[in-house]
Parts: sequence; structure tokens; C-alpha cells
Amino acid sequence: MRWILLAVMALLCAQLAALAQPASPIPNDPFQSAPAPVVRPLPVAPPPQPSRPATASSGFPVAVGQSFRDCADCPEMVVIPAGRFVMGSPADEPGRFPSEGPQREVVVSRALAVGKFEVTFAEWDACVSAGGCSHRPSDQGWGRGRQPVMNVTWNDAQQYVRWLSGRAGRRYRLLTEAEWEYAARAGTTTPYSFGATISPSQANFYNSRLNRTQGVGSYPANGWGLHDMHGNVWEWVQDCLRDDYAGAPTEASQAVETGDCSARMVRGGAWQNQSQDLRSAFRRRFSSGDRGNYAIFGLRVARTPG
Ligand SMILES: [Ca+2]
Repeated sequence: MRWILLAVMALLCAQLAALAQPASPIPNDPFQSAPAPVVRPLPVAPPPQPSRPATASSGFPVAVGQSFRDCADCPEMVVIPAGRFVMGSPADEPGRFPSEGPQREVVVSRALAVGKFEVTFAEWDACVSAGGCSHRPSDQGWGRGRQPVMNVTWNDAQQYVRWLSGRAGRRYRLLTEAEWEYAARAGTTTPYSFGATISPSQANFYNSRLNRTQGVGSYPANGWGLHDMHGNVWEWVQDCLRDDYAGAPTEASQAVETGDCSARMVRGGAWQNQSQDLRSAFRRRFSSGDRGNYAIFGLRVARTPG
């Protein structure tokens, strides 16, 4: 008796469940006069993607010299080694400014992951779509996708790294100015990572006569596998304006966050700059919130170990 009762209840439940199913849409239904309004779901940040665990040696999912990506729309990152280097330029370097000195030794105490490329429009637009970035920069009609994002302020860049950190479940930030120069030099002491001079086959700058950005990675990488550290777009770094290196931190992970922070530093030069502005040691300041569409200011990201 009891099993019969249970069977009847199960049958009733199955029928109720079937009734609860929505009717399948009828393809090309002639009675449906107007298409149903499209209901766009509210943007919801996707959960952090699980990435491979950090290796013991580098603190990252891969060894020094290799690259990884924490999520599908996260920038590709290259792990660069810990070390020490001389920051700034020697007094006899052609095109040098006093702000590039005094030269001093800086320590990079841990391996660091650095964007293999400048952040692209595709990567930035993922942040805009997800609601993490409030500014959708103009591409000047040059296209988006793998073009380096530009027309972003330092403040915009902070929104991007905040969003990226949440997306990846890892800490992303701008490089410090010292980390940027360490990464650009890639162990070299010459004005450019390619040597004493630079040519239009090695970077996008004034002599290239292209008068616009090029897709990231269009030029050879430096010795550590990083592209476009020279030219294409200027790259915002974390540091506030500092006139020279007198008294500056000697630990590379430490950014200057005192003094005039209405201006921040940019490095590497852009498509419209002369070769001397592309030197590894060259520094320029710019207002952190200037919204002008100059088509020259972009960024590269760093990721800390763990
Ligand atoms: Ca660049």
C-alpha cells in the first residue's frame, strides 16, 4: 500500500514539474506580431578564474622567462628575474636630461610579472563592458582590438588595475618607475635595449613616419621578451612627479607617492616622439587626470607574486 502511495506522489510531482517548464518558442511564429523586448542582464563580475598555483622558485605559475595569463581577457604576463641595476643615464648619454640622474643602484628583490605588451583596446574594453572602467577611450579611428589602448589617464589606469585584480583574483598594479626602467633595460646599460641607437625596424616612433599606433607586438621584443617598451604609446607608471633621483627609493617595488601627485610619470615615448625620448632612461611627467585626447598615453601592468 505504502509503495503505491509513493508511486502516485512521484507521478504527481513529475506532472507538476512538466507543467512548470516554459513552453518552447515556436520558430517563425506568425502570430507573434512584435519581437519580445531584449532584457539585458545587469553586468555581473565573473568569478575569479582559478589559475595554476605559484611555483616555489618564481612565485608565479611559470618560471622566470616564461609567460602566463590569469584569465581569458587578462593581459599576457612575462616573469622577469629579481636582480639589481643602475637606474638613470650617464652624464655623457646623448639626449640626456638632468632629471635622469644621479644614477644609482636599485634592487629588485623579487621576480615580477610584467605585461608582455602594452594593454590593448580589447583588454580595456573588457573592463568597460564589465563596468569596472568608466571611460571608453577614443581610438582615433585607428581600430581597437590589438591596438594599444590610449587616451587614458593615470586615474583611468587605476580603475583598470583595480578591476583586473578582482577579475583575476591576483594583485595587479602599474609598474613603479624603477621597475619600468629595469624591465625596459632587460640587463642592458645602453641608451636603448637594442643598443646605442634605435631604428624604425625596432620601434614605432617619429622616424617611422606612420603617424599612429601599431598593433602591440609588431616590433621585436627586448631581451626579456617584452614588446614596445620603446615607442608606440607612453606608459603610465605608478610614481608621483619627482624631479630627479636624489633621495629616491633604492628598492624597485617602492613607488614615490609623496610630493606633487597631481602629476605622474610616463615612460618609453610614443609614435610621435623623437628617438631620444624613447631611451630607457628618459622620463616625462603628465597630469594624472588630463582628459585630452592626445592619442599617446597608454599603460602596461605588473602583477605581484602569489
Ligand atoms: Ca610603449
